[in-house]
Amino acid sequence: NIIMEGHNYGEVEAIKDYLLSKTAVRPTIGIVCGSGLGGLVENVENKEEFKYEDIPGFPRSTVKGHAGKLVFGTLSGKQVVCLQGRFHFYEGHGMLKCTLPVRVMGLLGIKTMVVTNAAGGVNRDFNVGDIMVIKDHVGFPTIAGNHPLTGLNDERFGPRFPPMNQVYDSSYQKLALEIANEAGYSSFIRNGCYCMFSGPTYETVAELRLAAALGGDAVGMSTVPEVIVASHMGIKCLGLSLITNKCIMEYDSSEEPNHAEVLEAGRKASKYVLDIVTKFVGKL
Ligand code: 6GU
Repeated sequence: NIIMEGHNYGEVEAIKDYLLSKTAVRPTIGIVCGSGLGGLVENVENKEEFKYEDIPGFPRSTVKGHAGKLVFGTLSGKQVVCLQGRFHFYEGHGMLKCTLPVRVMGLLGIKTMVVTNAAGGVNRDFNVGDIMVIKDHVGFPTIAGNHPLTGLNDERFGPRFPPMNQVYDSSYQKLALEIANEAGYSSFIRNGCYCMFSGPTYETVAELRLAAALGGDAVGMSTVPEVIVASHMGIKCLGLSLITNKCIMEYDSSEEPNHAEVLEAGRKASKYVLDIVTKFVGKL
């Protein structure tokens, strides 16, 4: 039964109440750490950590490079909650399970969500190590019906037909780009469109050309469901993609993308993502 398939408001509320009974932090900002970007929590002070497996009702993370815990604390003087290890659709979680942590953060009271990911560059001008401030997305799974908001709509989360033309807040994009330029990152900061594929396969050449033809600059396997659910709840979003590899869009190339290279690029460039996020949070 499609209508009963997910979690209801009460289940999300129970997780929220559990967490609020265990921590005094009252976060206004949520941060989602992407592949290889778990180091984002480094600058968080007075950390209080909750392993996903210790939170009743929470799903479990299965991917290497994703630690699997919620981290509460203070970043740049603001109370935050970080999701270290996210849930991907390709892990077999339904769209509702993938986005459950976002709803939990929403009920915890966040007004802003910073979401990061590792992505492949389809834009020819992009290099490994570039950081793209997301301006829009194409969600192939969500377009095709694997969408986190199908089924009964609970108005306590948000409206039945939420608009999606302003999900990546333009003032947030501007602020992140300014911060990057001021920090001397102008040679590798970008602004572009993120295309989500369900994965776990990397894309065929034709699929990448499709993404590029639609105006996509980077491709990945996350972020879109979380941003949809956050936006549904009225949470403003900033998205940052770390370009971990160049997509192979020619048939005569013998190169192949692999997860190790994605994690390695993440480790090398994560300090810049960390810096941008830390300063961004400070300026909110
Ligand atoms: Cl090339 N594709 C996808 N779907 N996700 C990625 C990636 C590529 N590189 C990093 N993440």
